[in-house]
Amino acid sequence: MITIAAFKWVPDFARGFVRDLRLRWALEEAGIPYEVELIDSEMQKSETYRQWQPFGQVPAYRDEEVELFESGAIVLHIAATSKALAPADHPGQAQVAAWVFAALNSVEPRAQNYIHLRNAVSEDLQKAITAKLHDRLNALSDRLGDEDYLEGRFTAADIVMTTVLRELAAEEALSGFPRLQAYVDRNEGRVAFQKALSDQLADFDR
Ligand SMILES: N[C@@H](CCC(=O)N[C@@H](CS)C(=O)NCC(=O)O)C(=O)O
Repeated sequence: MITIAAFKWVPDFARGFVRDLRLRWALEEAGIPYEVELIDSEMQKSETYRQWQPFGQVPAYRDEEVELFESGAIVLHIAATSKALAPADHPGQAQVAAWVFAALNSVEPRAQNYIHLRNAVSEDLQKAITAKLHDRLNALSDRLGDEDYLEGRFTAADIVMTTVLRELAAEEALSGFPRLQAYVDRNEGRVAFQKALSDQLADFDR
């Protein structure tokens, strides 16, 4: 049985956005059952948990074969076992991996700077942070064009990119990017996403 680690509690604003959502969504898309180990702040700091997740973050993942951390690596690991998440051929899988890295390395840092820093820095810096973000979003929007998905069909890359972008959507920062907003709406409309989201929220309610 697959086990994922998620937080037992987070503040209200973070509910529905914690990164274990990526794993839950991927596993739902793939139809793979899993259980959740809910960790508290004591556990997060413990030596035992740091052996599993060196930075004390969530998510972490284990199955019969591997213990993993980093949501992108975990989603790719799950995708390698399911045609629902990636093409069967190596070139197709390599493209999916490229987009997962793009989401996490080229888009997410600028999105997170915008979300966390824009109200805490000078006006000049705010402008620079917004311009850097818009530069990435324009490029992504141009590349997506009129396609529904990054790679012509839904893949694990759309899970990771959508979870990066929906944090911006929640801040109304996608209003100038109708294609990206539509992309987020389309992917959030998937049955597997809705199930993953409601399961994460239900764990917090408990
Ligand atoms: N690069 C990591 C980031 C994980 C991450 O930022 N997790 C947050 C929750 S969404 C966390 O655990 N924050 C608490 C902390 O960093 O101490 C991944 O994608 O798995």
